[in-house]
Amino acid sequence: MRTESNQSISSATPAHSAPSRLIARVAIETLTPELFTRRYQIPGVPIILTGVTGSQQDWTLDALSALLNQQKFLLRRYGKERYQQDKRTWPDIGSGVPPESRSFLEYAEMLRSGEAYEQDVYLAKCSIASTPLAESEAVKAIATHLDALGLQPVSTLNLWVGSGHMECLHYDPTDGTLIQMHGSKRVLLFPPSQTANLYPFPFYLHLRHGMRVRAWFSRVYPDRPDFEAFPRLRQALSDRYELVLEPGEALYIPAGWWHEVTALGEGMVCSLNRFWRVSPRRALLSWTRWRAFLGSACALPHVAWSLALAMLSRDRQQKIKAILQMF
Ligand SMILES: O=C(O)CCC(=O)C(=O)O
Repeated sequence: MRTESNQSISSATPAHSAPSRLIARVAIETLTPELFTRRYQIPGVPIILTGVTGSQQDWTLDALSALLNQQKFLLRRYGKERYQQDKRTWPDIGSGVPPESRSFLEYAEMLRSGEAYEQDVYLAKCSIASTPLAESEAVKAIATHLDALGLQPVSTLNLWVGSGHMECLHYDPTDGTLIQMHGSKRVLLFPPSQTANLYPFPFYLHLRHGMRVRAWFSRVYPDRPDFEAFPRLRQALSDRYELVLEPGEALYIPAGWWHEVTALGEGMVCSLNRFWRVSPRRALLSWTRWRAFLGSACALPHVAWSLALAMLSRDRQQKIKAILQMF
C-alpha cells in the first residue's frame, strides 16, 4: 500500500488566493515561425503547444523498459520527508542532490514496487542522445515540430521519469519546452516579475554551498504558504498560472518564468524537455538570468576546491563525475 508521502496535490484554488490564470493552448500545426517568434518567443510568453508528438507516442513503462533495458541513468533519491521540511534547511536542491546510478530496469522495478513513489526517487534531466529513444518515431515528430518553430537548442532532449514527484518551484536561465509523453503533470507558473515575492535563495549562498543549493529555486511552498515567514508571497499568489499538461502537449516556458511541476497520480509519469536560446533583448534585460549567472560565478571557488579534493581521493573518478553532474 502506498502512502501519501509526497506533497499533496490539489488543483483547486487555495482558499487564501485569487483564482489561477490560464495559459492558452495552440495546435502546433497552426503556428508559423514568424507567429511563434512574435507572439511568444520575443516577449517571453508561455504557451501550451498541442499535437507535438504526432500520433507516435505511447511511452508506457513496459515500452521504455524494452528500449532502455540495462542502460544506466542517474537517479535522485529525495526521500519522503523532503517536502515536509522547511526548504531553508535543505542541504541540496535539484541537480545538487547526490545521484545514484542504476540501470533502467532496476529503476522500472522501483516504479512498479512503489519504492520510487514512496521514497520519491526521480530520474531527472538525463540526456536521451545516446539511447534508442533518440531514434524513436515520437522523438522524430517532436524534432520536426519544434525545429519548424525556429528555436535554437542549447541542450539535447532530456528524459524525466518518476511517480508522484514534485519538482519544486524554480526557474531556468534559458527558454525550455516540457513535453508530456505519459501521464499528466500539474504545472504552476509565476512570471519573472514575481521573483522577489517568491523568496529565491540568495545568489551569494553559492559561495558557501557551491552548486548543491541553487539561487534559481524558491524557499516557499505555493500550496502551503507561510505568510508569517514570507508575507510577500500573497502578491505572487494573485499572479499565479496553473495548468495540467497532457500527453502529446508541450509547455513553452520562457527563461525566468517560475515553475513547480507535479506528476499526478501514483503511476509512472514521463516527460522530455529541451532548453533553447533566449531572444537577445530578453536575454540582456532579464534580471533573473543575471542573478543565476552571478550564483554560478559565486559557486566557482567552492567547485574548484571540491574538484581539487576529489583529485586527491581514492575514488576520484566517481567524485569528479558527481561534481560535474551538478551542472
Ligand atoms: O518535469 C519536471 O519534473 C521538471 C521539468 C522542468 O523543470 C523543466 O522542464 O524545466
